[in-house]
Amino acid sequence: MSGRFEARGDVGIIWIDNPPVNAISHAVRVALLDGLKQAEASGDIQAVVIACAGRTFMAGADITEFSGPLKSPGLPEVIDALDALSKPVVAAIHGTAFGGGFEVALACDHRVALASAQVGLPEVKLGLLPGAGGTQRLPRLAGLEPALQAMLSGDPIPAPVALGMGAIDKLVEGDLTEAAVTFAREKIGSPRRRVRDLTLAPNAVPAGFFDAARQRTAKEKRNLFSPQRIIDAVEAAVTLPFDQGIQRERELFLECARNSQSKALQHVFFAERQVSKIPGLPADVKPRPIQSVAIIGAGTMGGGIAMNFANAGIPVTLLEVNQEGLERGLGVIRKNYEATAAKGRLTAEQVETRMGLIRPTLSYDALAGADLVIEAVFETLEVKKKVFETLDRVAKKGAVLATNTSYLSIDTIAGYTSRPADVLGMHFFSPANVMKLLEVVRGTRTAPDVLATALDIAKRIKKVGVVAGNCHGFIGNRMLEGYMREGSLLVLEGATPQQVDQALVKFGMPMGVLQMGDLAGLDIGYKSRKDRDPATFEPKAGAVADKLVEMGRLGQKTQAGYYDYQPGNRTPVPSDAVARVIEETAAGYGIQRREITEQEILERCFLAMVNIGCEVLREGIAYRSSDIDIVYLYGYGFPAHRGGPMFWAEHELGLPQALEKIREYGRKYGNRWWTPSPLLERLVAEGKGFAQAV
Ligand code: 3H9
Repeated sequence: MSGRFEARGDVGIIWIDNPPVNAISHAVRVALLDGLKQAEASGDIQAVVIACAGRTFMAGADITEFSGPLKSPGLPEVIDALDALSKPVVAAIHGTAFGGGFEVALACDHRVALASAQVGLPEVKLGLLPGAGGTQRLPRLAGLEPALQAMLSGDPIPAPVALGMGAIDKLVEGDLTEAAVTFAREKIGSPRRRVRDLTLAPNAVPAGFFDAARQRTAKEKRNLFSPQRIIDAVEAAVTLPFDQGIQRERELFLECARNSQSKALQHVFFAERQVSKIPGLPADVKPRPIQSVAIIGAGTMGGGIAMNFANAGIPVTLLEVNQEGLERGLGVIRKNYEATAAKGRLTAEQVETRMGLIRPTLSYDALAGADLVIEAVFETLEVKKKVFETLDRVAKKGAVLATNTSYLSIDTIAGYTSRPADVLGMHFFSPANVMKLLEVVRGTRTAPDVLATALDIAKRIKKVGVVAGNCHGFIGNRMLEGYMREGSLLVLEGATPQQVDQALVKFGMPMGVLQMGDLAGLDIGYKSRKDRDPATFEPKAGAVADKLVEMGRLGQKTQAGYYDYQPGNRTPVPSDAVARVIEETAAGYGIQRREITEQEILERCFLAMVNIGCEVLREGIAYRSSDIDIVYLYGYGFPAHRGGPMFWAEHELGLPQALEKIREYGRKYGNRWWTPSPLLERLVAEGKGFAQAV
């Protein structure tokens, strides 16, 4: 049962009960319609309340139904019935009235809510627009500008703010249902107050309002389909009579629903919720309590990691080997906080509270009380060995010992201690205080409750924790190697750095692969190539970067890398010197430089990455292809509207086409890096998708 009707004297309550979030499934739509029919038919019922059982009001349309044919009645039909009712209707809102849920409430005469409730139209985050009257009703109730802003951001609006906007009529305390019933009873006998009958004031539209909104949105929501349609729909609320506006909204909603971006963003919604479900981790495993944390290393990573804990109110001890390093690290942290304060996002007092939570030390003894220790020192096994041997001596029994290594073996590092079950990887992404991804790397001997602790702490510091298995580079950096290799090879073969980068940015990446190298520092790859067995990587791919490093062009930090940079400016400027290095290096390898198309740039960069992703999946390094997508969305800025690299390969390209392209590049460039993953071959042969990979 997804709903029921309760008569409370002369007020009828339509109860919706569809756990966990009262998503408006087919059964809920039927229950709403039935309730409205009963209310209309009953001579005793003079007013109606729509209320929800459980933890929330309706959180929106049931997204799981979007992939199949829509079963009648649709939500617009339900809302038409609500509009047609002859008796006043009040929505009783607690929890979250989102999307279609808020649209049901907007079609009621009045909305009462608990102060803790939130309302909102988050459809834009799913590549959609409010498709059940929201684009026509919210502007009438709340005014054009706030309504448009709410729909373009999709962000939740706290009930007190919604009250101020006019989108909620009354905040109540205590028994919400009783308060809504009393409110509804007061309205008995009054004519209905339908939002559709309200008119926007003729002067509601400042000159050029919609053009300005379109231009601003094109910049702020680059490449996104639905925001522009939201503006079109809201414009219709102003220029067309209500019924025609609704019709326009419907057309635009369907355009969005058919667009590939919406499917990708729905995939992201479910991928985000899947990622915390860890196969094989018993449901009753309890995370270890973490009240204090220690970070070893106050460099860029260590400092950024420390900020996450201070931001969450968790005391953090920060260890460095010398006073100078410690002071430099603390100085950078303070500068970061002060920059945030200067933007008005922190008060001076908050800056001091957070700095106060970070306790600097030069002594390992100060780490003895920490529940979690995260090592963020230099990326060599020699250095890590010393750190973990020392930690094994000083850390308290039961402390979780984590390494922030990007590539090294967790099992090897765990082997430096007498407690490998307590050791795992917690791999943060730079800048560590900003990027939402945390790769949680389980070693062979990591205890289940240690894994659960890392995932729990990820949530506490507002990161998305993705579990990865132990291999060189784990999920993200292992796949990145293919991406960077192809980006660099394309430059040798004939593309300019800017041509490669522009193609990737046009695709939706926040920056190109060569710009990314400049940002991270070309010396990092240079050092790692010197340390690695050349049989494990493509030396040609590093040849240009190696020469640039030897010329002192280390990237942005020296204002020269693949590009030139002006002091204090991150805008890449093409460099003639680099063009010469590229040509000489290509000639040295006997490469005939040629025209490279945008299509080849995209296919080679992303398919190289996806092919490795298939291996990551085949080897069980990632549990699901959607986990890989989440790594790329939150760790590397892959555009969410393309769903992640694996979703892109499966749904934009198609796995058979992806395999064919990989084979084609293998024929052209040799099989060393273009041998198709056996998993990809199997899935294509069996006509399956990534969901059936394991
Ligand atoms: C829309 O309304 C279109 C209309 O304008 C037009 C129609 C014509 N459907 O997030 P949680 C599941 S578009 C189906 O972990 P929380 C979720 O997958 C919709 N399932 O909880 C998870 O399942 P599982 C506009 C949904 O407390 C479980 O519920 N609405 C839906 O952290 C718990 O979710 C939205 O976009 C759904 N709509 O957060 C709101 N919502 O346990 C989307 C959730 O199997 N939802 N589930 O993994 C949310 O923002 C959050 O879920 C909410 C609760 C804040 C409500």
